[in-house]
Amino acid sequence: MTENKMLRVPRNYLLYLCVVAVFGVCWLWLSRIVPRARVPAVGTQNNGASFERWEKEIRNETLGFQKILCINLPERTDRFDAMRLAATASDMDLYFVDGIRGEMVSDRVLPLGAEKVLLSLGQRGKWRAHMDALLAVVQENLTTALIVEDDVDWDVRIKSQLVQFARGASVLTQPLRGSRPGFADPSFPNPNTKVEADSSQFEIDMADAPETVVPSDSPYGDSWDVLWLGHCGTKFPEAGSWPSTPLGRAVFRNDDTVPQTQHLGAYSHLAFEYSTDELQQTYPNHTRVVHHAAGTSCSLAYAVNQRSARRLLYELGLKKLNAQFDLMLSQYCDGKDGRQYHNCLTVQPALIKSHQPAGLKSSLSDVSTDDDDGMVLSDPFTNHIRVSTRINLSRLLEGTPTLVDSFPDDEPPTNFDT
Ligand SMILES: *[C@@H]1O[C@H](CO)[C@@H](O)[C@H](O)[C@H]1NC(C)=O
Ligand SMILES: *[C@@H]1O[C@H](CO)[C@@H](O)[C@H](O)[C@H]1NC(C)=O
Ligand SMILES: *[C@@H]1O[C@H](CO)[C@@H](O)[C@H](O)[C@H]1NC(C)=O
Ligand SMILES: CC(=O)N[C@H]1CO[C@H](CO)[C@@H](O)[C@@H]1O
Repeated sequence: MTENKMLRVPRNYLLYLCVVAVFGVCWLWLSRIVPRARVPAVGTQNNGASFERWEKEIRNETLGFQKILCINLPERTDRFDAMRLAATASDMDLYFVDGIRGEMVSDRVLPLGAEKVLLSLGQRGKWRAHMDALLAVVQENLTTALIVEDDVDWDVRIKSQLVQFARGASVLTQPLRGSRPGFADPSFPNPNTKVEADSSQFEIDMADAPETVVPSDSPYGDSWDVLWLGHCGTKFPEAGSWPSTPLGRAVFRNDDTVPQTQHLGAYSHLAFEYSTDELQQTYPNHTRVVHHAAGTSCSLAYAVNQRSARRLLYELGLKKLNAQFDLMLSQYCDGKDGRQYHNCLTVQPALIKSHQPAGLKSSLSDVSTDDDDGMVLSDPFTNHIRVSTRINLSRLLEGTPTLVDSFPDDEPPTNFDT
């Protein structure tokens, strides 16, 4: 009897141990898998850095950059005043950099190649002004800066749009968290791994995005060179034409700050504006996509960091001048025309666009003046920006609660050409 009992106890005990061990393993496994799948990317802890902290900084007066530099020709006091007020209305802090008239830029200071490029006076001035802005970033040793031109506009909700942009940028360029190695975009950082057969693997639906490591250097990620937030148009890269550019797209659906597709056209009086056809045809209404820049035009607003400011100053200021400034910036991003590829992120529709005040059309630009003279624009206009800061400026300054949506849902496209 006693012998039996003594034999049976350890056997039960072993069984009990087995059951506990199996439960334990299951529990460990579940606790590793389940939270990783369910916890949203926003707000997770990582090495003391959290996305909440970054989100707070994106909403600060300099939009999560160390400074915002605004290029303004001193004689364009109209634009200086308007930008100053619009920034105040958005609780933003601008630091002005003097623009340069083309006449002031002599042939002697232009880099190699300039003799073959016919830059207009306006384009010469623009080139020098952007070089000066980049120089300021280098001289002041700024970690990051957003450089904007002085005729731009943005939605009154720009800060939450930038929080969204930062999430997209992180998903595209920050490593995945947990034990899964690599990146959410299989073509980043090495686009040689592009698998052309199945393009869906480059689409990341941000409603169900994997968790990525919270950036440590900037709210927008640790590996970007340029964030091209304001442009006249950009393309979704494809493997054939953009061999160095990763294909990932961070897709935000149901973003009601995006105008419906019937409003996303390009307007004939906007010389450099190009169409968003691909966005319109590929995605449903109210979709915004963060992706790698490809063939981007107009340098309305772009962020740089210390490293990229130095490289840009060297590349476009000293080494070679072979086009107008924004096209060279695009070459720098795309790795084309003898320049190396760099990691540039952008967004469609753009978050910052050029604003056209009511009045003489020739006041629109310092760059092209030829055919606009004498034409009057009766209403102020900013393409693709729904609740425009510039258009609603006096309401914002008066504190009027209702603001005007320039592109209401379910309405036919506004005809701004008349
Ligand atoms: C805003 O946040 C950025 C990024 O952390 C920081 O560099 C900058 O100094 C902040 N700006 C202000 C005005 O606090
Ligand atoms: C520039 O800033 C970085 C970090 O922000 C710092 O480590 C470096 O010493 C600074 N360089 C100079 C010359 O001040
Ligand atoms: C977007 O909404 C408008 C107006 O309701 C509609 O005419 C259009 O077909 C929609 N576009 C898409 C891509 O669903
Ligand atoms: C489009 C539009 O109507 N915008 C308005 C924004 O607010 C100002 C000031 O009240 C109006 O003059 C604009 O018409």
